[in-house]
Amino acid sequence: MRRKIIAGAATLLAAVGTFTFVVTRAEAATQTLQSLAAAGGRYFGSATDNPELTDTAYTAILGGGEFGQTTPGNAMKWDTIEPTQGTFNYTKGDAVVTFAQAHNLKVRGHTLVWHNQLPGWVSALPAAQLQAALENHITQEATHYKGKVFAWDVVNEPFNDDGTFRTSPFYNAMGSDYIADAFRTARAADPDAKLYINDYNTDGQGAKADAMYNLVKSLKAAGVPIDGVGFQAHLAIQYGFPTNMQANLQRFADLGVDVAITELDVRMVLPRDSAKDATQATYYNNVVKACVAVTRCVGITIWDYTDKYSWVPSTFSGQGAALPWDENLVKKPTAYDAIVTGLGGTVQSPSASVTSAGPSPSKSASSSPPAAGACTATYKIVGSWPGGFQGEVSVTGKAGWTVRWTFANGQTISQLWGGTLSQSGSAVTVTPASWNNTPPATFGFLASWNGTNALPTVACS
Ligand code: G2I
Repeated sequence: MRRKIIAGAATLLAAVGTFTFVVTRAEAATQTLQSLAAAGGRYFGSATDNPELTDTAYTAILGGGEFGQTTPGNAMKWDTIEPTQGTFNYTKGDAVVTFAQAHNLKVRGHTLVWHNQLPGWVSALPAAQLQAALENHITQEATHYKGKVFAWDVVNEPFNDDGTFRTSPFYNAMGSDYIADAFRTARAADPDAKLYINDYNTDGQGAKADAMYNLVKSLKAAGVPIDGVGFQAHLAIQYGFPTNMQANLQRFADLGVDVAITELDVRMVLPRDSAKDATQATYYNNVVKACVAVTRCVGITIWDYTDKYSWVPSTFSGQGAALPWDENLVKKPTAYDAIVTGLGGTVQSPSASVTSAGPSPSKSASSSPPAAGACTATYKIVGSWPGGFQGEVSVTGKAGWTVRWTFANGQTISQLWGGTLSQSGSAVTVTPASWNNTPPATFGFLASWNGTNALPTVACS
């Protein structure tokens, strides 16, 4: 779908005494994560789950244009689809497909063969009956969703973290041959769907990624119909960013398969704070950039879009805040904007800026060297969340600058970098850190706000 980008800008010029103030605001009405991804031939999606589809505030965002793809978080798993042998229930999966079709979302099917969320009857089968059960499950489900999903996670999470094969009823009965068998069966049922293998902790290079690489290579060599590799990217800021992610994606692509980021989220140890948010934003940005840099990286899916419905807190006690929208369905400018810029977009809001230009040099002060020139300070809100915001001021024109403003709404700075702060009531004065004396210089700060966060009038001298 093509969306027209409409940009609007208003400029207000006002002369106040000897200072000139320039206020600029820019807004784009229809730039979305999906429109940005689509410009590069990719999709940007979010997982979803059936209980959430009754939350109208939630569905308004899920189907409102930000996303072009969805993955059912649970609705197409074995225990949901075939809870007793030979009895298939597609109600939940169909509900996700129906929503997706009504809102222009492509569907990734997830997942045909997985050791988890597997009904008890599968584990209880004699080994000799496992292959037939596996093939029947795949055939029935992939046939039902033929033409409705563009891709399948055929096999999910086949490896342990050390790169050995994970034991499962399938592995125990068939050895690693269950993987090739699953792909061949899926291809026969739905020749048009892209068939993926999907795992976590394979995002960066390491033993588990090497094991996946070797498996995909051998499957391709054996003519097994595998089209893609999914990298879940369940990341955590306390564990560091995956090693050489872009190069890792690229080496898989070089085997002749597509790659996709399939379940992205970036969790943190709670409580959330601005420093953790900033780190999280760099992770989101890095993942998106890694995908965008790899031609065969076809899309990115976040594992739901809002902390309200994240799987993280119930699995990792004390962790959460993993998604770009908070639990009130409010975009986190940090994470969201990091995705936007990673996709090659320009951050549209809530940034706004006020530029204050100091007095022009007096014509009579033309002696050599000229009197100190105009000092210019530009104040921007670069991120804002309930109760807090991050500001940035850039200074040009004068070494040894002093920047002053007065907050109109009770804002209080808690932390400032790149300068020395003195805030007395609403009056703020900032002078340069020793290394930041010479323009162009930038300093940043974190501050509280409530109700209104008006842009102040900034003076530089
Ligand atoms: O665990 C995160 C993901 C890892 N990769 C494969 C994905 O399929 C997996 O998704 C999650 C779902 O997001 C969760 O929603 O898989 C979990 C189970 O492994 C899902 O959690 C389960 C709960 O554990 C159950 O108690 C609950 O009944 O969701 C079920 C349905 O709400």
